[in-house]
Amino acid sequence: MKITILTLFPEMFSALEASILGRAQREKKIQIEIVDIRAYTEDKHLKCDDYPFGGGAGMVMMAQPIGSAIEAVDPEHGARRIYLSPKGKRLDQETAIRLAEGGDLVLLCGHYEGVDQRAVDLFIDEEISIGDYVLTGGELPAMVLTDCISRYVEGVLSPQSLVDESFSEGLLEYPHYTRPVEYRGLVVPEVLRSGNHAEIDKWRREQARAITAKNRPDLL
Ligand code: 4GY
Repeated sequence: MKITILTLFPEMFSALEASILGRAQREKKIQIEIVDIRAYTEDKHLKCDDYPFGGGAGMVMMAQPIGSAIEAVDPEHGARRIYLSPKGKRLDQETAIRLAEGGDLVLLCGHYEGVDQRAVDLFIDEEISIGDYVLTGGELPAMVLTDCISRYVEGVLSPQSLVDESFSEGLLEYPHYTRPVEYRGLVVPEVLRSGNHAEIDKWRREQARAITAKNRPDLL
């Protein structure tokens, strides 16, 4: 799968070279291309934003550079084109899986006060929010969405990681421990060292239920 990210701040995306997504790219499981919207402006001073009609604070990203960039990277409209914004439908695991299975993606990152609505109306298929808070731009949300989707692309994670996740059945995760057995007086629960896998599964289910009841009763 190929994910093309359109942004005025391409330097922010070096984070995607690290860790699991970095390896997935080197192993050609996913392809991520960062495209500088500024390269597509027709303005002679390379301007990509302007004052809002109707007044108000801040600047609005112009439709022309965005439209030209999208048409350059996806001329046949073969990709699903997504705009990251707090006004979008909230991202959840089900949406991430659907997008991971749905072919190539183009992600548009807004900045300042947002983008000219005509760029959204003409060029965007779907508006997605990563949560009910406002950031300074869509770059971090585009990285969040890329990370979340990539986990469901074949070969990015070990198959067992996704099996364990689906066994958690919509509950929050049970606690994890590793060596040493004792750290600053706190001891790894005996059951996890017992080798009794039926008892371990039972303990983990109870713990998952308890933490979910405490932090996210809406999930029960
Ligand atoms: N939350 N989910 C989000 C965001 C910042 C103004 C458009 C979010 O997706 N994006 O907070 N984005 C805004 C800032 C321009 C993007």
